[in-house]
Amino acid sequence: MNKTTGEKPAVSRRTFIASTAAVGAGIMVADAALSKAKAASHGAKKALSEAEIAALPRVKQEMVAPPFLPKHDQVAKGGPKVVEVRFVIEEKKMVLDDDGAEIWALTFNGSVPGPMIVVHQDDYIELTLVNPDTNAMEHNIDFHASTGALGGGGLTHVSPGEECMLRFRATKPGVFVYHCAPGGAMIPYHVTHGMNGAIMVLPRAGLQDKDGNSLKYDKAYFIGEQDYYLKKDEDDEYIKYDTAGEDYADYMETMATLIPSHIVFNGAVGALTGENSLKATVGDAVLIIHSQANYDTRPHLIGGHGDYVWASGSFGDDPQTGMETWPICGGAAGAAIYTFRQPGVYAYVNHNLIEAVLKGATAIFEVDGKWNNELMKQVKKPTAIEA
Ligand SMILES: [Cu+2]
Repeated sequence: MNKTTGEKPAVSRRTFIASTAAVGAGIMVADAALSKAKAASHGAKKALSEAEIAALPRVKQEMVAPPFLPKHDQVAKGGPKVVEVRFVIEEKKMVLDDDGAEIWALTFNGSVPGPMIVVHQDDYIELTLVNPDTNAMEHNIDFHASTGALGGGGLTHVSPGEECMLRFRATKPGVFVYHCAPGGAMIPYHVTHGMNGAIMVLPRAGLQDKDGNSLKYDKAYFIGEQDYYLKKDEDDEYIKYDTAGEDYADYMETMATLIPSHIVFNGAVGALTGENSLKATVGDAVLIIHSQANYDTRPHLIGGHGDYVWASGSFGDDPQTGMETWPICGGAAGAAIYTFRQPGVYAYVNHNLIEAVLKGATAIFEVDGKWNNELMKQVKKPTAIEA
């Protein structure tokens, strides 16, 4: 209806052709989305025999401590591979804050979170899990990216002095949590002592927007959020222990309250601030992978956005765009790409601001580059109010 005349407009031949083309394009986009979803849900290739898997190229992935990612290609080169990964479990004392609160952390490769693994869809991960005899406890690993046997948890129980090997195919593209899950109350105990991390399974063609355009990142950071449940003594001080596992009875009590003493990024308060701030330059597209193995969270980049966000972590789904804050549920990882437009200091927080400021869930991005007055300008500095 024409707002001015109230008359129904005649459909010109030109308009008709344009609208038909638009409908056609819409169908094509829908088809592309459907086939993308199908590829993600059914796996992109047929199952291989043991002999075929044995014939695949093998690569060893060198693990690096978060927030960094191992060297990887964004777009897969060649066909599926077997990616060899080695995790050595380390029970170690870690200081959690400036007041000296301590925990005997349970870790994969000595860091909280454990190292990120990066593969492509349909690659096989072959993990060697080592539990040195210097440790006190039994451990295992549950990969949310895998299929079967409690995510591998049922096949990977290792006592101190043992090692095992697990192979699984990365059928689903996305970012996924892995964590220790030895059984019963030991599951939350180990997970909330730091024994978790994430794996990124990239689509073989790399990341894409909803229209299938390639999304490349210049930098990538892995932020693992961790809730801890330390107990205080009568003097209001966090209790210290001499060995791993000695806090078990106390920790069972504090965990049952569901009130964390600390909620931090990458193991401890301040692990990603000050000297350890995350660096970027104006124009950099930065991929941020955020995992939380136990506790719901909601990342927000103060002064920026999520240009492309896979909050659920599934790269088989279209990314959401232009997000202010995105939800990541406990037991999941999510990913976001943001291209920095302004230099300066950005706080990246869990936007439950009590958890960010009082409990520790804050990181800092330091961004170099030239300020853009068109995007933001201080038109008047604070002065006394004029009458
Ligand atoms: Cu464990």
